[in-house]
Amino acid sequence: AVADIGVTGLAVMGSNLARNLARNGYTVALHNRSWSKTAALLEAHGSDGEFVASESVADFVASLKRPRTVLIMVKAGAATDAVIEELTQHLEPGDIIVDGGNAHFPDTIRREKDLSARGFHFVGTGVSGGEEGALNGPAIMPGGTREAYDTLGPMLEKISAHVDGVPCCTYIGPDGAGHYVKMVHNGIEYADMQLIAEAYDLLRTALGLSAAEIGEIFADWNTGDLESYLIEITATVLAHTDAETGKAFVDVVADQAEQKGTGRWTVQSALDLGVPITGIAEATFARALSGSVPQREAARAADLAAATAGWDVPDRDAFIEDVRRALYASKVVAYSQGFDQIAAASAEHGWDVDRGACARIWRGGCIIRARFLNRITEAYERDANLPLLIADEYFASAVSNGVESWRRVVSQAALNGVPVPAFASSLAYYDGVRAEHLPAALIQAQRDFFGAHTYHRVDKDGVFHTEWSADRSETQQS
Ligand code: NBP
Repeated sequence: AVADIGVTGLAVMGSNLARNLARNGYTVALHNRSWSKTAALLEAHGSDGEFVASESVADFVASLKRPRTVLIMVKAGAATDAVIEELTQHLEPGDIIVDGGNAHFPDTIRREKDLSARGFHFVGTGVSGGEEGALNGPAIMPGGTREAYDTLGPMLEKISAHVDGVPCCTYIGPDGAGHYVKMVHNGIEYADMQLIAEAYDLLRTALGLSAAEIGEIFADWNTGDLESYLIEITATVLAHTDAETGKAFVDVVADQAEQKGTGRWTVQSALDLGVPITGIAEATFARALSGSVPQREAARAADLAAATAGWDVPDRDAFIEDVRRALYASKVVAYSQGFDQIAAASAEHGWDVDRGACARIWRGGCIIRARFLNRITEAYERDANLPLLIADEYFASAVSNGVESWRRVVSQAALNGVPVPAFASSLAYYDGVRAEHLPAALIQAQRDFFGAHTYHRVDKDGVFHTEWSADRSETQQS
């Protein structure tokens, strides 16, 4: 037994993680259900480092040093269960099974419960950064026991991306915590992408700029507060011309956004927890609307009125700056909501997730890597129990500084018929969360009227009900 770690599932992600491990000096055992992928990896990249390839699971497991550590990189769902079941026939108690696929966190909780009862360590780990990250350094979010992390953590930290010498991998928490945090990472990614798309749409519609010109604006924004991977690739995509037609590439792509489901999972979990993640939800629904082809055709056929004002932008540069500020403020709100969700899930499941550490490991390797994540880490260092990210001194002033721009952009978009669901809902959230009085008081009164659901009063303690169908007298409930 010579291998430090084994990887089973050698499609694009597994192969690249195996190569990354080997390049970092680990001896890596290789296995895949069908031999062809293993052979292809050895043929093309066998010289990357030390590999021990096996055709059978028994030989694969036998090639691993104790405690044996196996990283599963197969298609999420039933395949993961099948692979776990086969592995456990050969592994021994104390061995560590790592699922690096995009598992849904309830599956990870279930698997951890089952495997820990049988004496195995199970680590559900989020891996972000796609195939390129897997090869050169992803952000890694492992959940499981601390004991398993003691063995596994140093390897994962070594192969992860590094920012300022700090690995983009840290222990997240027990059982489903790692996959949960990865899920919310993806939800935030949906919001960030939607906000960028809305900013692009505003610049194009209001200013009549070409895609390439807007690409230049994004490239300029990437030198400031907004500096991030997503802004950078947006600038590159907008500058790209379709070879066949000579048109802007973005104009030859069908305007129907797809999804694999992590955004939907994020929103479903937020609904269960009662956390308002409006930015992520609007982004998920905006993708759904774009793909609602029959509905979009019916709406256009019905010639629904636009009744727009006719967009006259008096000062082009001032408008661009307004959009930039509105984008930054909306983005901060979307992240703030995502971190609220992580806090709520952590409390619900007893995970004790460190939100500052999440922001720290997202600075490199992953899709939402961005300069301003440093600021989020600093905010949670100032107060680990911060109830609201936009209440932190730095973010409070960052968002407040942009609020006039934000209002101008959202109101002008509404007047001119440009849909900006993520910009608008983030602003509505901002106004809602800072409001001294919300009309929720009226909702409570209505609920008491039709369902005797009771209410609290602002001026005294207790639970009350009004006899709406009788004399409207108020009674205090016991
Ligand atoms: P895929 O998700 O395309 O899965 C292909 C792999 O699963 C192959 O190795 C295949 O073996 C194996 N497999 C299947 Br399918 N059913 C199996 C079964 N019943 N038993 C054993 N093996 C089985 O690969 P991927 O795109 O490399 O992704 C791997 C994991 O990483 C997924 O969970 C994915 O969600 C996650 N992930 C992907 C990305 C990304 O950017 N692609 C990023 C982060 C995480 P075969 O060769 O014999 O068919």
